[in-house]
Amino acid sequence: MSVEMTSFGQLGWITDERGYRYSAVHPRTGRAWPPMPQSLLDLWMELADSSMPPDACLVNLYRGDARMGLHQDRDEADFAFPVLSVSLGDTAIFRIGGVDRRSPTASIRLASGDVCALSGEARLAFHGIDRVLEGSSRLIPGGGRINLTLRRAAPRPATACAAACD
Ligand code: MD6
Ligand code: FE
Repeated sequence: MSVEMTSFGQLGWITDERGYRYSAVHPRTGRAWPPMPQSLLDLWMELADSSMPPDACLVNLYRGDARMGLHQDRDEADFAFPVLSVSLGDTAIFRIGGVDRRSPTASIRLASGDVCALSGEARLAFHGIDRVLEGSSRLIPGGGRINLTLRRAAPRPATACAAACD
């Protein structure tokens, strides 16, 4: 894989011989992920969902010619929660289409500081990173781009009422 990856929060996104999945621990160290930074929790509260915090933040580092193929983010339990991304460092060419892989796509530049939410109809849209414009920012030591994606991967907890009314 060309993109280097780690996570913050209760759940992280991992890949091993069993495939891709969310995990409460790092696959090599067996340790919990670092806590979600408060500034990201605040951003989620303001722009994504003020009723429930995110439980996962994927951190993707793009160096050199790293890119990410067209994909859907569909391993979360409840698609009513948006996925919120923050781009830092070099500008990326982000491609987004529809919920069908064959739908037409458009490309958008994501520059350092840009925040992008996939929500509502766009929550399951196919998207990816065609390329990163090397040297377009000096933010990241050694160059490159970091993308943070905040999500709620676990199901919405049952409410007291739902439990009482069963
Ligand atoms: C990236 N972003 O910007 C990859 N996913 O490097 C994503 O895959 C993404 O930007 C869900 C929502 C927003 C995103
Ligand atoms: Fe994605």
